[in-house]
Amino acid sequence: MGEEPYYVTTPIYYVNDVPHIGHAYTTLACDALARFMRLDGRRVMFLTGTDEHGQKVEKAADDLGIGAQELADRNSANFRDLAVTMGYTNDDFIRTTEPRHIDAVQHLWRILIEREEIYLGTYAGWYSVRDEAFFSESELIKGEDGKLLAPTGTGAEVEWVEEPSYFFRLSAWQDRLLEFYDAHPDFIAPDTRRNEVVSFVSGGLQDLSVSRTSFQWGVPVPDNPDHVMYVWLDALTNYLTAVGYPDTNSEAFQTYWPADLHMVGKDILRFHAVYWPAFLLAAGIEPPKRVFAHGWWTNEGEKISKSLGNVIDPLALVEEYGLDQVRYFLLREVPFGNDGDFSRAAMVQRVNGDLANGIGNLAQRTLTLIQRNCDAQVPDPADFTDDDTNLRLDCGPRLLVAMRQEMNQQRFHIALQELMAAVSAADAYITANEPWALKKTDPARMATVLYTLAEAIRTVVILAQPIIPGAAARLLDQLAVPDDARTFAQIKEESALAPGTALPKPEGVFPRLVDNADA
Ligand code: ME8
Repeated sequence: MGEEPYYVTTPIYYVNDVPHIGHAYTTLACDALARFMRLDGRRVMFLTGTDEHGQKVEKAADDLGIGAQELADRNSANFRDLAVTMGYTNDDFIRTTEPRHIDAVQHLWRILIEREEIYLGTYAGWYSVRDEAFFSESELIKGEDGKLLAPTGTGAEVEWVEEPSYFFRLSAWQDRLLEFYDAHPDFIAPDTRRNEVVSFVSGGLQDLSVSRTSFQWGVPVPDNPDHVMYVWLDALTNYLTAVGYPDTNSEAFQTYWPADLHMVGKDILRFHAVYWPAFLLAAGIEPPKRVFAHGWWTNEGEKISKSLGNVIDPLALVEEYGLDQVRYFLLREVPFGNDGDFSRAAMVQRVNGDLANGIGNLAQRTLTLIQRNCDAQVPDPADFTDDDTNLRLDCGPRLLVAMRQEMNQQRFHIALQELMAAVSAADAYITANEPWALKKTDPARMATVLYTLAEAIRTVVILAQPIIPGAAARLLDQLAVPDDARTFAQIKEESALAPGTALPKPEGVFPRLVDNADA
């Protein structure tokens, strides 16, 4: 196959918790990218899954009085259900308790031992179970009651850990990591995050504890099963497992590694941008091409947390507002990379403004005029003016180029601004050309104007598919666009609507939302 590959991953989510809007958001961003790249002719591997080992999961299972595997089975299923509800098109769903993954991690471990990148010692220091992370004393912050907390903003208490442990020689990788960041300026995005990582690494690195002996729920260390592997070494390796590691000659590995993009939240950037490339370089494996750390959602201005009882359930949102509406809102509302606040008022305003009054209204107006005035068929255009041609270019090939550029940089909000600018241009074109007034005076011109609009809508909607797949499919049905003519390769003159094609009766696809708080 000649298609350029594209490998995109989400974090694998801990199974101690049920999925909420934050998890849905990260995977949604990856889904939009995966769909975009497929429609753009690329061969895509889109991976998500669950992170099932570690002390946090073991504790959560103990609290419930069930086995860790049982908890993992139960909650991993919730994440798979979420994928169905949200319309994700992941090609694989990995679980770290699967044999294929345990093989991969143990293989990687053996290589790191052979290369003397891992040695046996004793760990004595602070650990945050909530973050599954070690911290040096100088990084800790004091809570209100004097308790020592992790510096992650999660309010997680740390505990003192003293136990035999294997260590990864992270301290030896400082200079090589800095050289790597230098040579790969796109490796960490956005830029502010890149600067944070560079300054963290420049401050010096300590060797990293990569095994634990005080609990059992993890991948056993080969040849020393008193130790289980540190959950982050285990978890990060999932990105390799899913493409066939340790078989580096497999077709999947050869095609997809190094990954094009690891999408993560800003909370776990250090693991992905410092530890992960160090592990890989140490094992002689090429690091991924890019790690993007997006921002944090709050709920009506408050931190989202179980204890505050304000966790936003994505299933409930989809039920209330509709799937395309939720997908669109999440990716359009907040500049991707920044923190964002979820508010119902913003949701209603955004959906009504851009979808109901924007794309929806444009399509409904145009299709209704065609239905009434053109015998419910794609109109037969006469000569095109420069304005006609320009509108079709702005809603088609030029929009594709602009959106491709933005999606390649994970600037979803700008890609969608471009899309809406094209919709506005089409609205302005209707107002300027008044097709409804042409029926009596110049029916040939009316047909040309309506044809131009139908074509503009066809290409805009093809480009909207990655974000609002359901509504886009219904709109393309209403334009009688065949299922096999909906890719970006069809955004060209040769694939334009055929005059005379019968069109079904138009139906609105975006009902106006009412803000229940106002009602
Ligand atoms: O960290 N806003 O898993 P996790 C935005 N298992 N995104 C949010 C969010 C919020 N309020 N809350 C969570 C782990 N997220 C590890 C990952 S990867 C090898 C192992 C998203 O279940 C965001 O992507 O705690 C964040 O990085 C991730 O969920 C953390 O999920």
